[in-house]
Amino acid sequence: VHPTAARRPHAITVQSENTLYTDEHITAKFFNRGAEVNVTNGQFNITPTVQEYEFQTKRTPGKTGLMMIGIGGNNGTTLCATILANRYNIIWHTKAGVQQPNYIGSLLRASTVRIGTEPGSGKEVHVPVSDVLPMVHPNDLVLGGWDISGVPMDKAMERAQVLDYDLQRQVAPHIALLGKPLPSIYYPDFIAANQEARADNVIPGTDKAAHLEHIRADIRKFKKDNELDRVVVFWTANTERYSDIIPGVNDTADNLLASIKSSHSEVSPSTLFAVAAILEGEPFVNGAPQNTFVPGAIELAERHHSFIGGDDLKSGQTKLKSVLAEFLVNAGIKPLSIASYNHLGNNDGHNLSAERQFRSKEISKSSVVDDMVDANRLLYKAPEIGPKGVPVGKGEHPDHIVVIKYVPAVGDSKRAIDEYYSEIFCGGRSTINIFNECEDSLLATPLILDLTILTELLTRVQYRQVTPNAREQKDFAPLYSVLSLLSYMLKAPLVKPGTEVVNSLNRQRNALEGFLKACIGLEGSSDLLLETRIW
Ligand code: NAI
Ligand code: DG6
Repeated sequence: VHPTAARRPHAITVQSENTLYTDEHITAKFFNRGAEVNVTNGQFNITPTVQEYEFQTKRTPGKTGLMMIGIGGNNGTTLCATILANRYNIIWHTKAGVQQPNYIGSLLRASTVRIGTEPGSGKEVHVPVSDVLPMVHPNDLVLGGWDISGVPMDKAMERAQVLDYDLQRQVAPHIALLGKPLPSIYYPDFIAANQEARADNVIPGTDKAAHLEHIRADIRKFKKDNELDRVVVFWTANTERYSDIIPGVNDTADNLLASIKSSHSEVSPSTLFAVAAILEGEPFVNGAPQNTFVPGAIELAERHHSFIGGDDLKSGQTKLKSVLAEFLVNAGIKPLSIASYNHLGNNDGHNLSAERQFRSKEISKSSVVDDMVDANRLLYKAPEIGPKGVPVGKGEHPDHIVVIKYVPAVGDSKRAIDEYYSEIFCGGRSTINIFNECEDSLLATPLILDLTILTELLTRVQYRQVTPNAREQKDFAPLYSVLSLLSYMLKAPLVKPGTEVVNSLNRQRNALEGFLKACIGLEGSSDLLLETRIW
């Protein structure tokens, strides 16, 4: 029995000539306001701009599947077990008392958005983010996926040692029904050698084109067997090493497809999975740091109008860093160095103890302060301009180091230590130290859910530019393939090539809130609160 929790009908209706509801769609007008800045001889000439758009959102989320690559790992098993606990309302005993299942840590299901004010009192009204537009409920996701380890899901949950014993005991009969993960693609060169003992569930052979077809067939079968409208394919498998970007191999869509045909050694398992999802027209999200989305994969997604998002779940240390670094720089304080250490003892930590896999993680953890530093050239010197008018280097930057160590004894409970050493007023110094301890997989799981649910939603949103001349009206089109609106949950957000990465957590959240509101015809949150500032 699959008890679908009682669902509230969609709770929000916007009464405005800009928002139109039909049984099938919500269509809303949106005015994209900006400012064009021309700089001449140090003078900033600014022209406000406005462009009208319409967003159209399909109202009914389809039946959605989540296929995880690495389903038998800590994140995969924790996600399956906690969805089942929520779905069947399993309560369990801990040494602190009785625990209910919940979705704490999910931006969509456990946080709210300010939607307006009450007439008269002016009191602010907040609603759950998941109420702004119709979204899939996590309890309703159909779960499946691949793992190179063939341990059945109940035993894999036990192996992960994340959840309390009493919860594991009660969830076991449910999670056991998921059986054994589907066999997966294993190319030993991409993950740490210490993972080899796990790899007992692999698709045979070395023919990459055959592997691609195998994965495509798995996605189609899962979709058909479960009568799904949408399958989100999600990489939560081991961190791979970076793939070399080689002209003629993975730099264009055609070259990448040809390299798969010739089983080129530089095509990674994660890129093969991404290509499979893209060709099946299903979205693919990369929850790990490696460069799965080589230029050829991005071009392929564009060509097929498929959706992709990544990279690397932003769970704890990096999330805090993106807030703290922005706070310091926006307060006019100059971080001179940021030193981040963490140690953990789960299988992720074991894999990351290998140099090349650590390097992938180091890159994704290091980029997070770049845009904040670039935005403040009062504190940090801009790069020198070379003889051809091109900037040389990146300009002044705080020292930033990232260290990860594998300490088996602490298991999934990650310890993260950060020192922020900054210059303050007139030569003073400030040191902030942070120590955080938490179960890594319990931070990551809600992010996987949010990414999956948002991705499904974004596949239902279309847009069109409104031109002054109605006869030139364009048809509604899907959003751009790279879903940068997912950035809030990702350490190294993938963005449209040629556009800037935004790492500020606040800006990422504002973008998401602003977009969800735009789809129902509301303006993004303004903190001007004019009515509180005037008579
Ligand atoms: P894990 O090591 O427990 O699980 C990974 C699973 O992937 C393992 O079961 C392994 O057998 C499987 N695997 C490896 N290569 C595979 C392949 N080619 N195909 C299918 N399965 C494969 O790791 P965990 O803790 O679940 O993390 C998963 C990923 O998420 C890692 O890359 C990690 O760096 C990333 N991540 C985790 C965060 C967290 O807070 N837990 C946060 C950010 C990223
Ligand atoms: C060691 O850093 C393990 C990693 O997989 C992290 O737990 C993960 O990348 C989360 O990192 P952060 O910086 O978002 O807490």
